[in-house]
Amino acid sequence: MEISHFLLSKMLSMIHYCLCYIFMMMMANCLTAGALAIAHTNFSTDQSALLSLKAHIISDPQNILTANWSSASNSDICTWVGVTCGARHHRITALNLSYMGLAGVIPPHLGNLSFLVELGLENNSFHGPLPQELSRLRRLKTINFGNNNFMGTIPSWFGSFPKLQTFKLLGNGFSGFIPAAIFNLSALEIIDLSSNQLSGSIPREIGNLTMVKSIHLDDNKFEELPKEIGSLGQLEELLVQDNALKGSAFVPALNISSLITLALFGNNMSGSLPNNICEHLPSVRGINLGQNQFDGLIPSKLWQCKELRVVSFEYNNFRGSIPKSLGNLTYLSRIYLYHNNLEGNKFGGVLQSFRF
Ligand SMILES: *[C@@H]1O[C@H](CO)[C@@H](O)[C@H](O)[C@H]1NC(C)=O
Ligand SMILES: *[C@@H]1O[C@H](CO)[C@@H](O)[C@H](O)[C@H]1NC(C)=O
Ligand SMILES: *[C@@H]1O[C@H](CO)[C@@H](O)[C@H](O)[C@H]1NC(C)=O
Ligand SMILES: *[C@@H]1O[C@H](CO)[C@@H](O)[C@H](O)[C@H]1NC(C)=O
Ligand SMILES: *[C@@H]1O[C@H](CO)[C@@H](O)[C@H](O)[C@H]1NC(C)=O
Ligand SMILES: *[C@@H]1O[C@H](CO)[C@@H](O)[C@H](O)[C@H]1NC(C)=O
Ligand SMILES: *[C@@H]1O[C@H](CO)[C@@H](O)[C@H](O)[C@H]1NC(C)=O
Ligand SMILES: *[C@@H]1O[C@H](CO)[C@@H](O)[C@H](O)[C@H]1NC(C)=O
Ligand SMILES: CC(=O)N[C@H]1CO[C@H](CO)[C@@H](O)[C@@H]1O
Repeated sequence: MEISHFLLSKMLSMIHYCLCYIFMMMMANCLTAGALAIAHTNFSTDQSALLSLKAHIISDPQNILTANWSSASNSDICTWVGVTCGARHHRITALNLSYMGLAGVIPPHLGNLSFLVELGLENNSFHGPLPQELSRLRRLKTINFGNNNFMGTIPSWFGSFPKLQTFKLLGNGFSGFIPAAIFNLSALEIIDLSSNQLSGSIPREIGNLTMVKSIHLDDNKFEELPKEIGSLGQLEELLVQDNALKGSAFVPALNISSLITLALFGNNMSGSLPNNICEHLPSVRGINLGQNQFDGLIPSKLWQCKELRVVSFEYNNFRGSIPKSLGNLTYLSRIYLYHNNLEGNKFGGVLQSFRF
């Protein structure tokens, strides 16, 4: 009885010891794993994102990344070509691989570069789907995917970058409608979607871009401009040339004192210009309405747009005479009026375009 009690207590203490040992080992394992996880986030998340991108490059004709982006674990990614790091935290803030002739797809790992402010891939041959993980890059101010081979519809998650100022998808094969969600970008200043296959109406939500200065939508298949653009208070450039725009209400709806350039050349817009157009566009320097179906008179008060340099009204249905008062526009250097129904006079007959 005594002995068995002694044995029992001995066994219990051994079990206790074992349990403690196991517990301590588990703790130690946990601590090591924890330390590794932290080190991983600090030092190699950005590196593995870049190496993943490198692994998805199928062509690097100038051997730029092949030679420079080393997979050695002690290689400092902040010295890699195209990479800029923040001074304090040593995380990647800019990735600019523009004009390198690269071909490949964008891996989802790029969405782990959580300190990224600028992502520039301009003029390469990137293609394939854009991974939604990119929408995790909450600090982005610049996205430039211009002149690549991306296709399909523009993903609506592009609307989820609260700080985005510059958004360029020009020169790709994007098609379909613009998702209204992208006009959720409340900090946006420059949007360039030119030279794609985009179509339909431009969503009226574009009127939410209260900070926007430049809208470039040239060379697409858009059919309608919403009048909401007409009151964007910071807008300086509106370029929607070579589309399929129709309708007569858009130009009269323009009331933007900041607007400098209006280019609607090569559409099918119609209607006449309001005589008081300059009251609503006091800063305008270039008005290009060539190759449309505009009609009516050339506004006799056009001379009130004091900053005008270039007027292109050729290939329309304007009629009547050319207001002589245009001659007192101090900066006017070019005016194109040929192929209209203007009365024959110095500018309207033989010579319908001239330079001062
Ligand atoms: C990569 O290129 C940068 C300059 O662009 C250079 O400073 C760095 O040493 C290069 N690294 C390697 C491993 O070639
Ligand atoms: C990105 O690189 C290209 C080519 O080197 C350069 O022209 C462009 O200015 C750079 N973009 C930015 C935002 O620095
Ligand atoms: C980075 O992103 C990829 C894909 O989105 C994911 O599988 C990976 O675990 C992420 N984390 C790190 C630390 O690389
Ligand atoms: C719109 O922007 C807000 C703030 O930046 C964000 O929380 C929200 O998810 C965005 N909505 C869409 C549809 O992208
Ligand atoms: C546009 O602004 C209106 C009014 O502020 C808001 O209700 C709507 O959600 C916004 N739309 C987008 C796409 O941001
Ligand atoms: C044009 O805009 C100004 C200020 O931006 C505003 O006061 C005025 O009422 C607007 N005019 C029209 C016709 O909408
Ligand atoms: C342009 O609009 C006119 C009507 O204003 C129409 O008759 C013509 O077919 C249209 N042309 C094109 C190319 O859409
Ligand atoms: C320009 O022409 C208009 C109309 O003839 C005239 O009322 C105006 O005073 C002229 N302005 C200047 C600065 O000569
Ligand atoms: C605008 C521009 O510089 N485009 C260039 C993009 O890259 C191709 C070669 O991949 C050049 O031919 C273009 O001139």
